[in-house]
Amino acid sequence: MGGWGFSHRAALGVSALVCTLGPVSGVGQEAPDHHGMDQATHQALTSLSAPLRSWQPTSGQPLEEMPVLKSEDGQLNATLNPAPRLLDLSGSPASSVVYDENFTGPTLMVKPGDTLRVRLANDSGQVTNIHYHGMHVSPRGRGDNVFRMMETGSTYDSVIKIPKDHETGLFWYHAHMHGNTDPQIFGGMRGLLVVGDIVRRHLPERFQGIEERLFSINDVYVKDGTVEDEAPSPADSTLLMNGQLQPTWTMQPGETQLLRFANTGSDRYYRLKLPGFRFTVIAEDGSPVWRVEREDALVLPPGKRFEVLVTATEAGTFPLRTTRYVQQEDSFGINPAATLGTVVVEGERVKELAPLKRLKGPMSEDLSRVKAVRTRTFVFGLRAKGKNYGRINGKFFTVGEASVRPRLRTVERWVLKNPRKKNKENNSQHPFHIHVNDFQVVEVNGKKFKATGQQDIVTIPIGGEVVIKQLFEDFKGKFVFHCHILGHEDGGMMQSVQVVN
Ligand SMILES: [Cu+2]
Repeated sequence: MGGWGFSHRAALGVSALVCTLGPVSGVGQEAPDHHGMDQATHQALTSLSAPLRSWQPTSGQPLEEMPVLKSEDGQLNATLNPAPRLLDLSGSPASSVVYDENFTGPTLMVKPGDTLRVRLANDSGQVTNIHYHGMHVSPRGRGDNVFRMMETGSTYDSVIKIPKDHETGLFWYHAHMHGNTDPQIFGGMRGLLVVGDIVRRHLPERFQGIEERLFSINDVYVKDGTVEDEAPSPADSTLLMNGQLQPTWTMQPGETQLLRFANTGSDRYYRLKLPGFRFTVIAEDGSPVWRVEREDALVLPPGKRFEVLVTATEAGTFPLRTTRYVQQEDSFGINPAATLGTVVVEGERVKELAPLKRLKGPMSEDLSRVKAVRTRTFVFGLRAKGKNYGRINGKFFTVGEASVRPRLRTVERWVLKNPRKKNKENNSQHPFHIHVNDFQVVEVNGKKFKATGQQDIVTIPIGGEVVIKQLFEDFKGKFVFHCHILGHEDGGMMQSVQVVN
């Protein structure tokens, strides 16, 4: 993977400003209209962007990837420093609160069995924390614990012990501070996390050495040189891959590449198409598939990952598109079609590899025939806007005792419902996500579903329901499940789970 150095797209010489913010006040009670960001930080952002004219991104640049931090001898020690910075955002400056110097933070590359230590030096001017999305790791203490509150001006360590039998694939990390999750991720507090080597572990010999590309897909809305907390409407935001507007990459005729897509945005669905190509899915949500399927389109709710093989059959220029997609029944839920990037197929023809039939190596367990010890039902719903508009079983999220208490090493069956409402604006798809353990979809809208593997995000359709089975494996402790449209989550559409003995 062609990582690039910090110097290549470094911030525009303003990192020193981060240190001059002066004392900042913890949880930022002063400026509630900036989502918990304190006044000093907001001023810093504004002063960074003050001399800027309108944001004019350059399209069609060669695709770049984020800098890579790779584990050595079983350890990776990474430091993230969320702070207001001036970014080179696709060739034009814009200010935002980000982890390093880019709109997606560094890519962390670890192996099963490694220990990942992340030092978060918080200069963001806001309270934050960090979540290791999709990882099967402990939620307790300094682990993947989203109940921690990391105050600005302080430094916090996470210690993530990755089990030896952890799955190999694409994950990501991001801020998960309830109430601030949406604006912090929209602003860029996210990064990709790669576990192991999926090609080596799961693909046959002939695929060894194929080109791999990582894509962090999200949207942005820049006003007066500053990345805003949200876009006025889906049509107003600009879609980016790795912080670039419509980047280009190349393939040779006959060549197969592994494309690893992550939706690292806060609230928007994508439906990816690459006309002229088919997607051979090898992993969903970092979980290698039991059965290989070929798709013409991939639907990515916020948080979702797909890892796919594509083969270029002929020379030419092919746009990677996201098609029009309705995620909510009012005008704010209609995502217009757009081009995300371009594949240029050129050069000498190479010999095509025989199509992939199946993956090798250990896989997640098929839970379809495993008996569930109990069934729970969760109804997801939106009420009128305002604080606490997201509900699960009529309740909005509060920190405190978890009412859902599964027993360790048991399988439960959960029925996830999304009843249709009278108001169109309350009819939204809800991408369900749970921390720590993957689940298996067994039924969608009353019909049996033949899953290709386990996953960590599933869409509950409007007026529909999804039934999942999950094994609460290896880790006791408290964590959460929620809707991954992060405005819904911040609005309360989240609940705690406590796995007990
Ligand atoms: Cu939702």
